Amino acid sequence: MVNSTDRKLLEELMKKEGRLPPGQSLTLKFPVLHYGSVPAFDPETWQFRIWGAVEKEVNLPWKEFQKLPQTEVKLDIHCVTRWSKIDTRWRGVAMKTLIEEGHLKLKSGAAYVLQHAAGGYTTNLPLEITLQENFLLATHYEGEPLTPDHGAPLRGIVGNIPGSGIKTPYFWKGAKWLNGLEFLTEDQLGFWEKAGYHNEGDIWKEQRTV
Ligand SMILES: Nc1nc2c(c(=O)[nH]1)N[C@H]1C(S)=C(S)[C@@H](COP(=O)(O)O)O[C@H]1N2
Ligand SMILES: [Mo]
Repeated sequence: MVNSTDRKLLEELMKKEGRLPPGQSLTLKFPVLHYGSVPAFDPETWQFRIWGAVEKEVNLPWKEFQKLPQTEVKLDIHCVTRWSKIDTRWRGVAMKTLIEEGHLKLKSGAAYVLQHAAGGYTTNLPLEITLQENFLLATHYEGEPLTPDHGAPLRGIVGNIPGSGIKTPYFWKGAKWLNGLEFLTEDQLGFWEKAGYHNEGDIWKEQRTV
């Protein structure tokens, strides 16, 4: 059993190792946090749509999406509401894979990505960040398919790879129940970004709100 002493000790260690961004505290649980209700997933009708500043619009049914080569990544995730969870393991499809497999051909002006989720949630990121190792279109968490409340069947995730120095935004920049990517030539704010959250949301700079 893990108790509060373990949590505190690990939190101190993470601070010492420089893995805990300012204003964050460590959790050993996996909080469920979202706006609205959990949308239903029907594998027969589910489609992953890619549109906007792309050469060709894409519609990938769940059956096809599952055939894409998968990548694993271990991340520390940091929610803007101040909880952090370390060493979370994810599996899914990297944006680079969509390009390499020929599903995604960007127009030259494409510079931003808006993630669209079932239920209407959106969040925006620069294209550059979505091409980094710490961003993934995740289908699995800790070796198991995502649970409905954590975003099944697909979610965007972004977190910190300790020691990598790769730019890392807060965890809201990964949409649960992801079903679309809109590529944009100009930035467009997502759900929380429109509500006053910081557009970049850098965890180290504590960019929580505007
Ligand atoms: N579709 C959707 N995705 C979302 C959100 C949401 O409200 N709706 N909340 C974001 C926020 S603020 C966080 S911290 C994480 C929480 O993911 P979890 O519930 O798996 O911990 O999901 C992000 N993705
Ligand atoms: Mo969050």
